[in-house]
Amino acid sequence: MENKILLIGTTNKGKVREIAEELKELPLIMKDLSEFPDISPPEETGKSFFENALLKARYYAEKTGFLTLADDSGLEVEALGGAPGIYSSRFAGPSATDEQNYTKLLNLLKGLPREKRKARFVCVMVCYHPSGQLIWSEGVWEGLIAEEPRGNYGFGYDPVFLVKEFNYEKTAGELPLQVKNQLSHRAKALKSLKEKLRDFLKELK
Ligand code: ITT
Repeated sequence: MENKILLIGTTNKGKVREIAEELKELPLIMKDLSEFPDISPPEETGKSFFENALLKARYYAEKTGFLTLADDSGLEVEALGGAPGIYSSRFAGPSATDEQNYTKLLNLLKGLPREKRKARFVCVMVCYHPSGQLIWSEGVWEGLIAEEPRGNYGFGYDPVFLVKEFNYEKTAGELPLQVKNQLSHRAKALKSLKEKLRDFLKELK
């Protein structure tokens, strides 16, 4: 099969690293938005992870003419009724840093015992072709919110997310890329997307 171009449609460098690593064995030439500095990101007006992932994938596919993969993801905290959810990247304000976002979260949960600190990462991925054809998938990763940040790997809320698979003793920020990529919400969404992508690539004109 001839190699097709896939644009990774995200402004988040942490996501680009994880997605490129996971898809590297597919017959694809991967591009990212650093090659398109004139395209500014769309406003995320959707009401769900799926709506926002579709909105981003369609936007970048239509702007560039390339098959595009976009991810909408976030952290749902049980004690906060599922917040910050689709607003995860702007939890502490429109241009908040990762550290400001997780510090706000830690302050809101201050004093809550372990059993009330349940959280999950959710990721919805959409792969959209400019012809209008699309496939999508979802992944979830369960954990607990730590009391203090730990670890320098990853991005976003990784330093405060205690991982179930490590008996809640390690944060996602303490997991090297290859380890996070076996467990995370994004890894799960990508694995199921990968299976659909092989057939999808064959069907595309
Ligand atoms: P794009 O929209 O350009 O993809 P973004 O960072 O704004 O970049 P989202 O709107 O999907 O992406 O917001 C996702 C936010 O959720 C992200 O900025 C983190 O705060 C959080 N998040 C998602 N996946 C994460 C992960 O694997 N580890 C830590 N935090 C994560």
